[in-house]
Amino acid sequence: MVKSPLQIARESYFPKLPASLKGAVKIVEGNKTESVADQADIKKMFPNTYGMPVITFESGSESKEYPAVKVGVILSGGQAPGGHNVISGLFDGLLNCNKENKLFGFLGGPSGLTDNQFVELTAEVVDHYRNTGGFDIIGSGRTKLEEEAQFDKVIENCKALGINALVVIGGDDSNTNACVLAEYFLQKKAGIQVIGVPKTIDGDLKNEVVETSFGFDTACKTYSELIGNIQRDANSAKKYYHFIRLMGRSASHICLECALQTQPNITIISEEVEAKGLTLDDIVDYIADIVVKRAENGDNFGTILIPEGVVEFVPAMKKLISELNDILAKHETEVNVLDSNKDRRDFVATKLTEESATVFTHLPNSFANQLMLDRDPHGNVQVSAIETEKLLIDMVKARLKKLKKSGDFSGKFGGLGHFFGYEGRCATPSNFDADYCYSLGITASLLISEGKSGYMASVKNLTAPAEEWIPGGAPITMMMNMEKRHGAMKPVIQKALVVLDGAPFKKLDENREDWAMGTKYVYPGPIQYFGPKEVCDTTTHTLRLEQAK
Ligand code: FBP
Repeated sequence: MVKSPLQIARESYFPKLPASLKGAVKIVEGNKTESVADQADIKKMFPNTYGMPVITFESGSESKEYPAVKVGVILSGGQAPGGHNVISGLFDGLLNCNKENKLFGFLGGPSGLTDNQFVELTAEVVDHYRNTGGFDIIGSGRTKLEEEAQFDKVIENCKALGINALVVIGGDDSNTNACVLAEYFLQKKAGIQVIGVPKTIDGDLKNEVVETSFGFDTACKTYSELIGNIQRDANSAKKYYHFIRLMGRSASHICLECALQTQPNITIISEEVEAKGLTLDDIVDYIADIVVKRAENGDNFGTILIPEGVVEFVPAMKKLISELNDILAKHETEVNVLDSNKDRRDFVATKLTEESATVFTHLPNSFANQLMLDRDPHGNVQVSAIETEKLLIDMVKARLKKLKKSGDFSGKFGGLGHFFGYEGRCATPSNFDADYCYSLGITASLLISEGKSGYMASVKNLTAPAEEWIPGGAPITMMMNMEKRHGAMKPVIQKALVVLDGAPFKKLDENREDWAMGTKYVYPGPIQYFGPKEVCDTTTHTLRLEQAK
């Protein structure tokens, strides 16, 4: 591996740790828990892992002797900055618990477990990846483990290696999977514990016990740097409107956070679109109105942030997508044998309700095709492949043309589309993510050593200095509810969407008009790893506003 100077310098960075993880640790158990909703259903499906207490690790007075364990780890789903530090924290933590402990990495995500593809993670391997971005140490994947035959294969492979515990580093769907595995292993008395770690740049895996998922901080800072650069270009050339679509799947947390960091002229928030029942035309009118007003002030440029999942939140589109999900699942083979996109669109249109068929057939063909792309293994529409920014540019352009004709717009409009997603997922983790992930890894090693299963590692009090962070674990079942997936009701971890009466959204809402008409851009610049605390160590506006700090 050829290393950059920054990579070499970062290798010697030692992540900041909570005081309670620095010496002897004691485990403190809280009250029994309930799932967030659908308690009776979840309790029935998870008889062995339901209702367990929340756990906190506090400073102890004497070091414990833990039995030796062999642990397997997988990285699951989309990349998020800090995954390598979870692994290095897990590795160091396991060795602190018992010098005989061993760590194995299963390759390419969950499929590594069933295909028995693994490497032993020794100091020689792990040391090269400390404080680096990416998941390339063992790779990742999106295979969903859902069949008993797959679970049994995992047991067989783990037994052959002598593995006692698995760590699943993943998002809401992967951690749901981790809990299903934990329950199955307990039912089968397989002797394999399962611990989850909250990962995803999307920021939608959070609740009362998980304050933020790792990777959100770095990804938002990376996108905000790029948005700031574009804003400075826009304000210099003064001739383009930049439509910037941001990753984040359904939730608009990334879009909201980047707006708070950069103060663009327009920010669309999917959850607000749904709450107000807005149509695509309403969104276009809102954007066009601001373009017209800015032109009256002589400003024919601006920036517009769009969450990638917005189409799923426009009520008519949501209905259409939900019908498409069911139709594509039910008629998979019939659709797959059709040769052209046109044939597929025509076939699908005959199966839609009249209302959805009208919406579908009025969409530009390229956009309708994107709505029919394969769902991911968890049944999600692949919103990262839907070019909403292009659709909006075309629609705003058409709207402004009409306004020009009627004499209501006399400015100029040039729209440029951008999509920021993949460039933020493997960035070198910020100090916050490097520290947070390392602590999560150590916490996971303690949960394993304490014999826990069906828990997610958690580190709380994250806006305080790392010294004061509170490590522990929360039963995954407490985060679950029942949702429709692939046409059937399934127990899943509840996704956290943007809360419209929460402090981060309110902050945006209060400033929106000012940012729309003025040019109040903020240019955050690149993530800094060395330098003053306020530049290097602060976390997101979202977390600080949520915790009122
Ligand atoms: P996870 O939920 O697995 O963390 O994935 C995050 C994400 O980056 C989403 O924001 C995005 O919609 C999706 O992955 C893209 O998936 P893929 O990497 O399969 O293209």
